[in-house]
Amino acid sequence: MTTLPLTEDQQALVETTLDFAQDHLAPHALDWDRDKHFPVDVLRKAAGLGLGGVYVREEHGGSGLTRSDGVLVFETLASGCPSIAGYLSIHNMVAWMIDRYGDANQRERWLPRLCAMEDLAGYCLTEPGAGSDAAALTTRAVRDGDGWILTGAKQFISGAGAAQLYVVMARTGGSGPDGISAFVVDKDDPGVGFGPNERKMGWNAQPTRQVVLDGVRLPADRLLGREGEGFRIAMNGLNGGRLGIAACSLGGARSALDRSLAHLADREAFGGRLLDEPALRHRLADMATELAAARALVQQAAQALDRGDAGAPYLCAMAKRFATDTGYAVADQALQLHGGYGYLSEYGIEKIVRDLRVHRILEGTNEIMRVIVARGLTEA
Ligand code: FAD
Ligand code: 2MC
Repeated sequence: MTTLPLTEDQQALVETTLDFAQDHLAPHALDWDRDKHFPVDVLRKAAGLGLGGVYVREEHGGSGLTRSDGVLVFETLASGCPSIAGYLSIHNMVAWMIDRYGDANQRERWLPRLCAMEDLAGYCLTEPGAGSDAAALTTRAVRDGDGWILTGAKQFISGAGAAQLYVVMARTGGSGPDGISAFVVDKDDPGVGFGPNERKMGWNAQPTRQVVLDGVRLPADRLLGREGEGFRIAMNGLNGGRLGIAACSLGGARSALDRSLAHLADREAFGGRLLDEPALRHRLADMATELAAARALVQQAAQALDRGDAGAPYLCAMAKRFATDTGYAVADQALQLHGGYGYLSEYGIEKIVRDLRVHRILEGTNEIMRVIVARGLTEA
């Protein structure tokens, strides 16, 4: 159930995506979480529906959709599995960055395989010593003839090891954001290595690894955009990415709410259905209301990004903060409404809570989202 007015095309998009989420994600989500299995075959099926290049132009094999469409897609996918939807959002962020900042040769070379998810993508900004303060990154790219040599380590990289292509932000100049450039690194480039798959609280259906760059030599045509433009490329990618993660929180929480309705309808206590208990009905009403408010803000930010409004990054940060906090709170309340059963893996609620927890941390912590919003308030 969405609370937004949708066009006919959007309705059809949601229906197709929902069928996919229900048929190919939801039935396996608990097993993938338990087995730490990254279902690449299923991702390729999603690509068959155009979900590997959601924002990529059609001439390069993409679906050419807007951010307003994209948040509907990611919310719906996450109702089946937030972890897989989250990875798809990251893959799509990277594909968009290549479409937006790549030259004609780069787009032609990388986008068709990314859109088909023959190649998966990774986004490498965070480092062991630079997370929130991303402009302090120290991975270096030094000139070597026409090309570059990259040395450094990227921390917490989603999809790492499985992904073929990585957009890596590295320092080509002095300190601060202006000294950063973006590069496309291939898994098979000599000197690329990976750490072990991190053991995590959630997002277990996708790997998270360190990416190690040990003197990786790249030809000149791996530079994405202009030298010194890398930080802005990274941030512009994240504006859309943050909306994707926000939408994934809505989808996970919506699934948790639906499960709570079903559980309380079934569960009898004190001579009647728990669903008829006024205190619990009011709790459900609040959960639905808070999700609707978060969805409206996410959609507002997506529309601002689609229009290219100067204030879009500010709205994206607001929406990411609000939707991921709200989604987590709603999922946690859904767990409570399930009583002890909510704490058991087989009911699927505790997995949603675990998956949604990290949405408040990654793609910019919610504290950093507040920093961005506060700057927007005070610098306007
Ligand atoms: P720190 O920056 O060390 O922050 C520690 C705490 O201090 C946080 O609570 C933070 O909010 C707070 N803090 C920091 N600065 C301020 C401030 N100025 N004001 C107020 N509070 C502040 N990164 C990638 O590049 N690519 C990926 O694919 C990727 N995937 C990830 C997947 C997972 C599962 C996880 C856990 C992380 C992933 N990340 C990825 C990294 C993620 O973006 C960072 O963890 C995040 O940006 C925070 O950085 P940090 O962990 O270094 O925390
Ligand atoms: N959109 C567009 N441009 C942006 C931007 C945004 N969201 N944020 C910053 N910029 C521009 C900014 O306008 C400035 O450009 P100019 O000099 O032309 O005016 C430039 O980038 C430098 O920005 P700041 O001066 O604001 O840089 P500062 O270092 O003070 O802080 C901050 C920037 C804190 C907002 C940034 O470091 C940040 O977003 N940190 C969080 C890191 C993050 O989100 N990591 C996520 C990793 S990916 C991940 O987790 C995944 C799961 C994939």
